[in-house]
Amino acid sequence: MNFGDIARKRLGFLIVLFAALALFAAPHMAMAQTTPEADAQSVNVANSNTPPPKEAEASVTKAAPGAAAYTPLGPEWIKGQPTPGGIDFQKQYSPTGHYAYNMHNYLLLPIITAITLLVLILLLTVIFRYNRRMHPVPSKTSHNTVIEIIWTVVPVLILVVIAVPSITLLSRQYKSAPKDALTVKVTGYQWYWGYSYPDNGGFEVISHMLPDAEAIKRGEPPQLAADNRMVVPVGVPIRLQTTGADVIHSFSVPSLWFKLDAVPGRINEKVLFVEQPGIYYGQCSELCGARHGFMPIAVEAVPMEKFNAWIASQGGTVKGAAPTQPAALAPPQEPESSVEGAPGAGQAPAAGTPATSAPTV
Ligand SMILES: [Cu+2]
Repeated sequence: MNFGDIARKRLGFLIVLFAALALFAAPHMAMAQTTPEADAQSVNVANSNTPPPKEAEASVTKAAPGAAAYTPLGPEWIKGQPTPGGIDFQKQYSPTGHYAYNMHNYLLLPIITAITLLVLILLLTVIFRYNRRMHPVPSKTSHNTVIEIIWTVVPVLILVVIAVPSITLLSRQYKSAPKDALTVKVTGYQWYWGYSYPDNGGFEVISHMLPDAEAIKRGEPPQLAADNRMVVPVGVPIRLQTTGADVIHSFSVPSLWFKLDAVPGRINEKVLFVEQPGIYYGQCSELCGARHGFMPIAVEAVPMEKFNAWIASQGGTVKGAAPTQPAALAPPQEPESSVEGAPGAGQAPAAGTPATSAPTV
C-alpha cells in the first residue's frame, strides 16, 4: 500500500465522518434557527406558567339566550401535545393508545434491540475473528442441522409472539361503536375543519387555526390552537365519522391514538374514547393543498354535564332531552373565523400572511 492509497482512504474516512456529523447536526441547527419568540412560546406552553386567559376572551361561542354557562378549558388542561425534542410517542389518553404504547415500548423495542445487537455481534465476530489474517484456512462446513432448525424456529416463534398482540390491536382499532354512542361528524375542508353533531340538532362548528400571537396570548401552542375546538364528552365511546368536502384530509390526534382519513364522497368511522378531561392537539395528516400545515385539530374533552352545557350554548339539543324549537338553533357559522386575523377559508397563503410562520410540510 503506497502513500497515495493511504491518503485516499483517510480522505474517504473524513468525508464519511463529516457527512455523519452534518446529518446529526442538521436537526439541531434547524431548531436553533427558531426565533427567540418561538422559543419563548414553547417554554410558556411547557411550563403552563402563563396566566390563564380571561374566560370571556377565550370564549368564542355565542351562547343562546337562557343557555347554561359554558367556558372553554384553560391552557392548564392541555394534555396531548408534542414536546420539544421528543422522540417517544405522545403520552396516551385512550385505552387503545395505552395498549399500542405498551406493545411498542415493552414488546417491539426490546425485540428490535435484541435482534440488532445479535446481528451486530455476529458481524463483528466475522470481521475480526474470521478475516484472512486471523483465520487463514477457512472452514468447509456447509450444513449444520441443529443451527438450521434453530434459525428457522426461533424467528417463527418471534413472529408469533408479535402477531398475537398485533392482531389484537388491529381488531381493537376497528371495533365498531356501541349503538347508543354519540356521533360526531368531522368534515375536512380546504383548509379548516367542521365538526357537526347530528345527535344534538345537527349544528356544525367551524374550526380555524388561531394566529400565532392569539394562541400565545391564550397560553396555547402556536399552529396547534384553534378558535373553536371539537368538544366531546369524556369517558364514553364516541362514533367519530370523517369525510372530506373537497380533497382527502386526515383527522389525526396522536395522544388519543386516532387517525382516520377524511375522503370526499364517503364516510369513515372509528371509535374515539377520551379517558380524561383535557385538551388534545392534532393536525391534518394528509397533504391536502397549500394550507395543509395550517389546519390543526383541537379536541376538548369535558365531563358530560359540561358537554351538555356546551351543546346548549351552541343552540343544539341534548341527546335524550325534549327537542327545543328549531328556531332556537344558532345560525350556521360562517367559514370565516370569528377571531380577527385567523386564516380564512379558501385563501391560498400570500406572501407576508401575518398569521403564520414558515410552513413545515
Ligand atoms: Cu387537510
